[in-house]
This record gives sequence, structure tokens and C-alpha cells, in this order.
Amino acid sequence: LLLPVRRALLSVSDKTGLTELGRVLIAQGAEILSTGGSAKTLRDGGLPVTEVSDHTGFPEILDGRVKTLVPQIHGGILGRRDLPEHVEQMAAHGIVPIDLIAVNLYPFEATVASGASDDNCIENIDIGGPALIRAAAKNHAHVAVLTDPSQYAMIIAAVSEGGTTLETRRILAGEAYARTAAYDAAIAAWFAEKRGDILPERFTMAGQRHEVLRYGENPLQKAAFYIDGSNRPGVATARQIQGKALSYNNLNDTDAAFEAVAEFEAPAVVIVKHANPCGVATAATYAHAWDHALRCDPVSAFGGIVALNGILDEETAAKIATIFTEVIVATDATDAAKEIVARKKNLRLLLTGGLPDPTAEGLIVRSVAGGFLAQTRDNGRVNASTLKVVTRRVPTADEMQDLLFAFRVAKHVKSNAIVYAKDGATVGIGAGQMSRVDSARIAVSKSKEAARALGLEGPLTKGSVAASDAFFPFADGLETIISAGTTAVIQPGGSIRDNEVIAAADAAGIAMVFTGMRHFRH
Ligand code: 93A
Repeated sequence: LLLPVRRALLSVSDKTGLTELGRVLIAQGAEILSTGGSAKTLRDGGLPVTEVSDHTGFPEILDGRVKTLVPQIHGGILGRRDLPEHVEQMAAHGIVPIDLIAVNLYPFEATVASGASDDNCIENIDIGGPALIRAAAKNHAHVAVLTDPSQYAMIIAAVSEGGTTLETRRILAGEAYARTAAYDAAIAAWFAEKRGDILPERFTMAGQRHEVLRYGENPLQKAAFYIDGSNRPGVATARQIQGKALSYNNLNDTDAAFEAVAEFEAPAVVIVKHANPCGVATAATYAHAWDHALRCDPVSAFGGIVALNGILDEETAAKIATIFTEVIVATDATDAAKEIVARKKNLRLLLTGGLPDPTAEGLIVRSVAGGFLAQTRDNGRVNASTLKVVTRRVPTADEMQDLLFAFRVAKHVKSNAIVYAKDGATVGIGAGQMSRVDSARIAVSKSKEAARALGLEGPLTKGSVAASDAFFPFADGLETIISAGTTAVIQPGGSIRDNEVIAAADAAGIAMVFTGMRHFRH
């Protein structure tokens, strides 16, 4: 059963596609009611329009705050055509039915994002629009509701064929409530942020589906990628230049790699596998950074995600392309680099246009049974002046640089994290173990393998420094690190056995610094 459109109300902030929609409605014999700006656009397009104020006999007042909030409009939307009482009451009050509305809201989110004044943001809270949308969605048995220009093509096709089906109107109604819910969520979040309440009593989070993914972490799981509109540079803002569609795991790993690489100022490369870095390096050029990142764990790097904190150049692209890589993510790429990558049809290249600020505030949410956990981002950073040397030996300037580098990497390694580094590159990473001493051991044994692959004697950890994401509960973890040949260690400190741990460091003649800051990541 098709519902024809005899009367439509068009009131939109975003005028995209409006005239096109209006033209088809007129051609089908519909009358168009419209508010000030929308009416002007339609008239400029040569279409006959009735202003809402002429229709109701009531002017737009209070700077447009009251335009459509009148019984003639809301009665025309909400009245049930199948109830004689409704039909009679409408007739008695001179209310005529409205069969379709196209309303998109004052751009509150965009106004906030533009850094506008509070007054301007508040003026961009649409009241009449959501009221229209919610009313039409409630009465979808008789009314079609459009909330976004992307829906016009579908409705133009339907109207041209005689009208809308109940099924279509029901889908549109659901989308309409999702839109007003997201709109109010954005407003609530703005108020919460204004009063500095980052974890408000009622947590509202809205997302726009960006992409339906083939599956989730495993093929039996359904998955989609949602973006929150914050425009934080990274996977959500990235342009995919080439390659297959990204999977759930690709996106998760790419995010981990890009967040990690953004920590560094010098040209840096991070290689990620299963959400953990398996090689990180900074150098004067990306090509060198890649070489150094790769030698940390060339076996794991196979099928990895590679992130650069700047522009992918030809030389680096050529090097990365020699091993099987799932994704390269960078802020940009030179044309020559793009050409090299283009030869690998499946390799995805993502360009983000910018780097996120690792020190920026924000929230991280993860679901648990029956709810979710929300916390602020780990945006902490240590620097040389905040470190406390706890051993007799003080780190040399070179050691200090590597200590700070290793600790920054450790922040992005799943706990328990032990990171060995030398000359601005990781040389051993132990991740995700239930015991810290195991992470320390695993990193060394991987480093031995890497050394063998490179034809070198002994583990790469010889002469390196090491970082631990949390304190050593016992001296055993530190002793493993010392026996790997490290000369300096960075760790938060704070264990009740700190004295034993410091004594072990002094006995071995290594330097140790406390950060006072922990970087768990699970
Ligand atoms: O200021 S409002 O909250 N009061 C209203 O009565 C009202 N009616 C429609 N905003 C209202 N609208 C909004 O005006 C619509 O949601 C749309 O965003 C905008 C269209 O105005 P114009 O046609 O003048 O550009």
C-alpha cells in the first residue's frame, strides 16, 4: 500500500538537494509548506511554496525560535487519519494533514566544533526541528520523515512511483529517533564538558556508522566501524588510497600503530602485530627508522601494520613493500611512494592528513558484562627533569634519551610490558604476559633470534636500556634485564620492595630512574 504525498513540510538547515526534492514533490501534485530560509531556496529554484507563517496565520517570532511550534503544524503531523475523532478535530480547527517532512537540524555539532561562543552554540540548539522529527516519526503510519539529504534519492524514487510504503516509513522513523538522540547526546556532552564533568552521571555517546565490516575479531562476529565526530586524526579521518577493505583487526591494529607513532617528534616508524608494537624506531629519515624498527623482530613484522608520523617517501615505501605488510598508515605520501605502493594491489595505504595529539584529553570506553567502563586517555608523559635517579650510577645523556624513548614505547605495549631500546630503536619487546619476569625473558629470547637472523653475536639487548610499564614487584624481573646486558632501566617505582630492586641495580652497576608514572595498557 503506497501512501501518496499531498502536503509536505520542508524545513532544513542543510539545503543540499532541497530544490531537487521539492521539484519532484510538486511534480507529483504535492503542496509544499516551508520555513523562511528553506522557502527562499525553493522559490529561488522556481518552485511554488507556502510559508508556514502564511499557512498558520502566525508569524515566525523570537528570532525564529518559534516557527513551526504551532498546533496547525504539529496537529497536521500527529493527527491519525484512521480515527474519525482525530479527523473531525483536525477539520474543526482548520488543520490539514502533512504527509511528509524533510527536516535537518541547526548544525549544533559543527558550531561547537568550530569553536563558536557559548551564545552561538546555544542558539544552534534546534527545538522546533527535533519536535517535528519526533512527531512525524511517531505517526509514521501516516507520515514519512526525512532527516538527512542522503535519504532524498530513495524517497524521490518512491514518491515518483506513487508514494511510500509503511516499511520504508518505519525505517525512516527509526533513523529519525537515532538522529534526535544523537543530537541531544551531543548537547548533553557539551554541557558536561562546559562544567568540566568528563564522566557525567548519565553518559551519552553517539556514533555514526562509517562502515559495515566483513566480520569482527573472528568470522563468526558481526562488526561495524562507528565514528564519533571528534575528527581526531587517525583511522576515523584516514583516506584509503588503495588496497582491500580494512578488517576489524586491521582497524584496531592501525589505530594502535598510529597512536604510538604520534608520540615521537623525530621521523618514527612503528610496526604493529596483534595490537602490540613489534618494532619502533626514530631516525633522521623514515627509511632508516624502518630499517631499525624491522630488525627488532623481523619475524613478527611479517603481515604487520606500519605507521609513520609523517610523509611516506619513495625509498621507505620501496623498503616496506619488500615484506608482506597489511597496512601502511601515514599523514601523507609522495606521488612516487604512492606509485610504489600501487604495485602491491592488496596493500592498504591510509593517509590521515595529520597526527593526533598524544597529550590531548579524551575518553576511552570499553564494554564489560552489563555495562561499560569509561576512563580518561593515558595522556601522561615523563621528561628528563621529572625523573628520579635512584641508583649510584647516573644515566649518561645517550642512555637518558633511550630511556625516555623506551618508556614512551612501553606505554603502547600491552602489560606486562618490557621494552629494550638502543640508539632510538627498540631491540626487544615483551608484551602481554601475566608475569613481568616472563615479559623480560621473552623480549631477550626474541632479541636473540633477531640477532641470529642478522648474523650478529648475542642478543641485540647487549648495551641497551630497558623500560618497564609498571614497578618490579621483586628483583627477579630486573635481574633478567641486567643479565640481558642492559646498562640503564626506567620504571615507575613504588613497590614495597623498591629497596631490593635498587640494591640489585647498584650491585650490577647499572643506572635506574623512577618515573612516578605507570603506563598499564590492557
Ligand atoms: O528555532 S527553532 O527551534 N524553532 C522552530 O520552531 C523551528 N522550526 C524549524 N528551529 C526550527 N526549525 C529549524 O529551522 C529546522 O530544524 C531547520 O534546521 C531550520 C530551517 O530554517 P530555515 O528554513 O529558515 O532555514
